[in-house]
Amino acid sequence: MDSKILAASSKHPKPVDHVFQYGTAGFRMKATLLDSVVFRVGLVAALRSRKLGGQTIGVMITASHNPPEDNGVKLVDPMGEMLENSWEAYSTELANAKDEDVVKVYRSLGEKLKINPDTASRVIYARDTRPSGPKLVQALLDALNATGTEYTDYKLLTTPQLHYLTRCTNTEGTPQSYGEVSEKGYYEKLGKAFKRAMKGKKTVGSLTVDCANGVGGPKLAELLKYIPAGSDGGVDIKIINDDVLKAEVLNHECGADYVKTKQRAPPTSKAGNNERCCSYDGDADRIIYYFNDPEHGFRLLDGDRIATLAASFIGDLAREAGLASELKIGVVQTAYANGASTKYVEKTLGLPVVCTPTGVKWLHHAATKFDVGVYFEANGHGTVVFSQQALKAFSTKEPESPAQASALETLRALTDLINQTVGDALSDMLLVETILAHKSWTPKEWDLTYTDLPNRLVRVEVADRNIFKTTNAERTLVEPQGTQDRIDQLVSKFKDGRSFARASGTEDAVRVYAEAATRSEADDLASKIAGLVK
Ligand code: 16G
Ligand code: ZN
Repeated sequence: MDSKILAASSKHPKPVDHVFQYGTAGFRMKATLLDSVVFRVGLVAALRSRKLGGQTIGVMITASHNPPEDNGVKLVDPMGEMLENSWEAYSTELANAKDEDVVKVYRSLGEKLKINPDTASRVIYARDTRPSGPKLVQALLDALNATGTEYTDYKLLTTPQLHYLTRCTNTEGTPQSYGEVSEKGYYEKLGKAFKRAMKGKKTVGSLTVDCANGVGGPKLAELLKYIPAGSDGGVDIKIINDDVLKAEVLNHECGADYVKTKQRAPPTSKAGNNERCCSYDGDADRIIYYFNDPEHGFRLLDGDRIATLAASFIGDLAREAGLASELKIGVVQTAYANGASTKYVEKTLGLPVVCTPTGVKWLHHAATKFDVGVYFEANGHGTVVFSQQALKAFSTKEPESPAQASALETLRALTDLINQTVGDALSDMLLVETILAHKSWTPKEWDLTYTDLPNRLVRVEVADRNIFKTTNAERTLVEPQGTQDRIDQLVSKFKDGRSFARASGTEDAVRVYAEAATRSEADDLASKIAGLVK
């Protein structure tokens, strides 16, 4: 096997002097730099699968909301979760090995982790629509072949579909089976669950979906074959930005990141006043809702809003089902969550909120500590996870009234509708549509549940972002020394003031977030804190 790996590796030389790091979303950079990285990630996938006794590992080639010339690669653990933390370091180590040391590092990892080379290794993989994808897939294949790994190529998928299929593959034929192991199985599961959850309720008007010209476009078109029309207890969807043939339009002036950061609808959107709109990102694992309010202009309904909507709906259902006292329901957010949303969950919904560092893996992990854990980043990445105890309660509780029976049935449907492996724009969209239909809400009513505190996010170029060290879920700076005291002093001068600074995990910059009672105060606070960290 060693000589095969050596020969294959020589076809994928590492760019000299480049240092790679497996970050919050795997490896991500200009696609031209990625060939050796993807090859070596293939080696890591083989090791990880063998270490786990031949369970299937997922490999996704995508750069999400990044521009078309970028690409990236990340690994998915057997239950559809993000790669275990310690393995990020092994991936980084192998990605940075000199060409002549690849086999040595591969072997030493195998020895250190006590991996039996005779164990079978299995991988499934997919990619988004970027033109660099097929060539990177070839690098991955070379690694899988050199390590004798069995594989399935799912070609084009959204990131959450690959997470889903990874879990389905590993649970097939067991009582924990997560669904049929096919793309079609995914659509069927969602379509069936949506119909059950909707119970014939009607959505109001139509929903315009901006697919960021990414893989979400064709996949949504496919999903719609399994979704009834609005008049039939489903939803009427108008798809925009679904051009996956013109490479340069991916994420360009559209998509969740554009809408969230620019605070405006994509120019291509023709939606009228008060009409529901949503935007996916390039690999459809993020979703943001919004609408135009004739009185107040553009209104964003971001991840915080989806989390509060889901938590309130599920909380109500649990009460109606007579399960409120036995299930721990909670919400997980990051420091970027608007303070008003946190207050709404704690005070109005009466549910606990946990704050974690940025990055889905942290939120997901914290959410699994609840029986029903709702987690969302403000940027629209999130989902709901249910504990075994919650699933059991939903399926075994004897209803004592028709209302209880109905609540239990809706809860069961939700556990199938929600992609519990990772945030999923398609599944999250159907969840929001279901809830709005049940509540007979337009986006306006959803928007009125609480009022966001004015806030500002600034990106600050610094000489070295690594000197910024945080604690307290990134809300407190421990280094550079003294900076946090100065931040605290400034914040104390602002009504409802809150601010923090953290090094970005994906860009060479520090991000400053500030909130205050008024727009101008939030801007002022953000620019003062930015001045402090510069
Ligand atoms: C990554 C994370 C995303 C997070 C973002 C923060 C995953 C899959 N993705 O894209 O959740 O919001 O990083 O970026 O975990 P930043 O560190 O540059 O602010
Ligand atoms: Zn994404």
